[in-house]
Amino acid sequence: MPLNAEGLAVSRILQESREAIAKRVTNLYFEARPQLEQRWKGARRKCTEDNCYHLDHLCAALSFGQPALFTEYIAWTAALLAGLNIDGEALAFNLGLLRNTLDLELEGAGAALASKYLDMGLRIIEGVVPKPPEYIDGIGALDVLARGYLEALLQGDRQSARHLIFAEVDRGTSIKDIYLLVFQRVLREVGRLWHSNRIGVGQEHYCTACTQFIMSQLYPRIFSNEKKGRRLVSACVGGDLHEIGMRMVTDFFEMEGWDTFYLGANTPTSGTLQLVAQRKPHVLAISATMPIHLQAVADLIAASRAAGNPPRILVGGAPFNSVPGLWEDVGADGYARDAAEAITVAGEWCA
Ligand code: B12
Repeated sequence: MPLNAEGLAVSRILQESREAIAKRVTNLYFEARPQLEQRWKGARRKCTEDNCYHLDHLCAALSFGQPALFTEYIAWTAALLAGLNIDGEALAFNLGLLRNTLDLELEGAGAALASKYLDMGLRIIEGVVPKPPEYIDGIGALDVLARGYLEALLQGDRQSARHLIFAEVDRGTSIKDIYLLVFQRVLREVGRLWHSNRIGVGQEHYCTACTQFIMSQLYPRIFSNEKKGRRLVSACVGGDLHEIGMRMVTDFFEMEGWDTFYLGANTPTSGTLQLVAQRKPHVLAISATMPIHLQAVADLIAASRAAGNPPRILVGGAPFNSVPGLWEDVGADGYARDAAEAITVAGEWCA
């Protein structure tokens, strides 16, 4: 029996009635604060969506016995609302209603466990919610480049952004440094600007699309001719649309002379298993960027082991970076913080 059997059981019950619970909490919210609906068209639908999202994160935290997955999400939500000039009280009130509703929905110890997680979330809002850190804060040469690159993208000037990168590569800076110190940091900074309501979704998409375009143009310089006879299959799990991190990791392996089979975003478990059976990789790399996709990671790992003769399984992505030991909870063989560390770990495995 898994150590976290109770959390898993509670999470399954909540997942089954997720929408009904979300609607119930929303109804309670609007009974108490009817004026909100008059002020804001679509408020009820949005509030139901938000409650589904709260429940999804609560379930992820319960499933893996990791409250930090929920408390970090609450801190993220509070910061997002602060950017929209909505103070933490509205979120706290909503979470209180969710806790009361779950008390009725769940019985006995299950309710106590859910309450414990929700209380931890509430304590986050009561305190000073930390602001997401700035990602480009140094004065080194690549900080200057990263700032210039970000500025060009925010001004809608893809040509200048591209020129800055190629000029730097021509000066001898490695593509690995460009990836980690420029693209990775700039994309995270773009996320921070979106999160704090300083740029819109359209601008965020534009910065991402340009970066993908420029990464593709660097490809002739990435693909190594010297092969090591090692194979990597890499994928983002079903539902996860964030693919650039996994792509960067894959490109690092390619630069190290591995043969790589990158399946991209939102890959169904069956598709990844098929490729693993076909290519017989030494390493299967799996990425998840949000807590709500962790169950899919665990399911893919379990299915890969059940299929027999599994490769070594390496995981990574934001939740693994913020919750120590989470990689073990999903059943992986190892974890790496970023693309550079990933090739070190796989190199040790295959030495
Ligand atoms: C671009 C982007 C998108 C794009 C993705 C497009 C694409 N083709 O990839 C789109 C627009 C689709 C998107 C959608 C959403 N996004 Co988004 N997105 C981002 C953004 C700005 C950049 C992501 C990125 O490429 N980062 C750069 C890469 C290089 O970093 P990385 O992913 O961490 O990868 C490195 C390591 O983590 C590690 N790693 C990663 N994978 C793996 C795997 C292995 C095996 C290993 C070893 C290592 C490893 O190595 C990588 C390279 O060094 C981030 C901001 C951020 N902080 O990252 C938000 C962000 C991830 N998104 C966020 C959100 C909320 C969403 C949406 C829910 C928004 C919405 N309301 O619709 C949706 C969810 C979509 C879904 N179902 O997945 C939040 C998540 C917050 C949270 N608490 O979980 C973030 C953090 C933004 C923010 N600051 O609030 N997003």
